[in-house]
Amino acid sequence: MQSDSTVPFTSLITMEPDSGISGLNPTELHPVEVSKPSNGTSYDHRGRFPYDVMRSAEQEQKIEAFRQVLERHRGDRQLIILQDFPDPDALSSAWAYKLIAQKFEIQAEIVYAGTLSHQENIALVKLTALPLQRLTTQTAKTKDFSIYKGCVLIDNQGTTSQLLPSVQQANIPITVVIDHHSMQDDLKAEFVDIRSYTRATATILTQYIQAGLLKFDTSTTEHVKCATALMHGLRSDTNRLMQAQEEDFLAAAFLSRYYDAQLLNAVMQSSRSKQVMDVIERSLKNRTVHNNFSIAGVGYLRYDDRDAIPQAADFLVTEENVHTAVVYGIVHDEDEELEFVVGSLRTNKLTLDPDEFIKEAFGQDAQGRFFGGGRSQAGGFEIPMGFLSGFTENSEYAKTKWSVFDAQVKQKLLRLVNPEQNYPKGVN
Ligand SMILES: [Mn+2]
Repeated sequence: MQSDSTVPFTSLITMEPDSGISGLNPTELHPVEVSKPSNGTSYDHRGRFPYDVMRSAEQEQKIEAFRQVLERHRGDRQLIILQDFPDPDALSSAWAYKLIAQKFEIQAEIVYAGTLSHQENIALVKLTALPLQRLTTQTAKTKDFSIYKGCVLIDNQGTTSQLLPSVQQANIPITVVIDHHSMQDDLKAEFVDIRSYTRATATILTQYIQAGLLKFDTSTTEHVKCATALMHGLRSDTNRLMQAQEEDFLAAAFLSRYYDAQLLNAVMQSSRSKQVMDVIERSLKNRTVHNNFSIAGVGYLRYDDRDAIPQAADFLVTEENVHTAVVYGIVHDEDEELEFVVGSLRTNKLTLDPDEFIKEAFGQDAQGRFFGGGRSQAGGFEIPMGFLSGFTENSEYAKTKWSVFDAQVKQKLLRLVNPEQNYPKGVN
């Protein structure tokens, strides 16, 4: 698991949970007969995937609605906006969308404003030649967005991207939103598929491919690489399938026909940088455990090392008697002269809702936006330091600043964690 959403909240419901899974006939959009796996072979005599199941009417409608939106925008240029620190789920899902859109002659460009700071993400992008561009907020200010007919939000709802305000100022409508984070504020989009019960956005995009919006072909290198990226994305958001549900396993089974296992292995083998190891070390040294919550402040971090925070949280949550870990630090963005308190939560406690926990712990800013939120078993927050931002030569001052923020974050967390005073709201 990697980057988190730091996201506000309101209501926007699209689909209800459904235990069914999309059918797998790649050429039809209509239900197909259930075919049983034939002994020892992967496909039946018609070359159909053995786990074909009927789609619910609701799923059929969603697929058809998506197809119609793409059809309506045939020939358009679109901008796919990712969160500032895109993770494998976001990267692979955006790529899948781009390839699906291509079938409708839509030219979609994948952009993000921040950094690819996790070693596996850098490896994924390099090894698969994943087509994405960094678009900084500075460049965005002067960019001509009028060539784009719409923008697309994948694995986010705009609140974790610094780019959305510029795009909205340019009056670019939101055409498509596909995400699995909890609902956020009033998002006006032509097509919305938000499933907070689904573990990975990669699973959703894989279902669209299975439904026939794109026919994967093992002789097309780009398809093999995209399938590999999707496999990595869905594994990464399900803690290597340990938190996967039936639909994720079915999506993985489908992808297994196309992905390159060696390529995936190469991506996973990428090693941690020294800076990441140092942050993990600091989190271990500074952690305190209260009521099965492990809490650690790690001090200052470079912008490029931001993803060390969720990695440290992933590690701390593995300790005996710990069910939830929260790691936070001050991330310094030299380009923008900004500082943020950035934190990640990881939990093994199924009854703890990270989204609710983070919103309850940190509340909202002056505009009523929450400082963070989450999805199943993971969450994140980002609190701008405003006037107190900015690097200083004075190490005493830097130390004081850290200790004030450290104390404040701890205090807010302990208010929820300490059962004597107030038991955490998201915990039942
Ligand atoms: Mn995701």
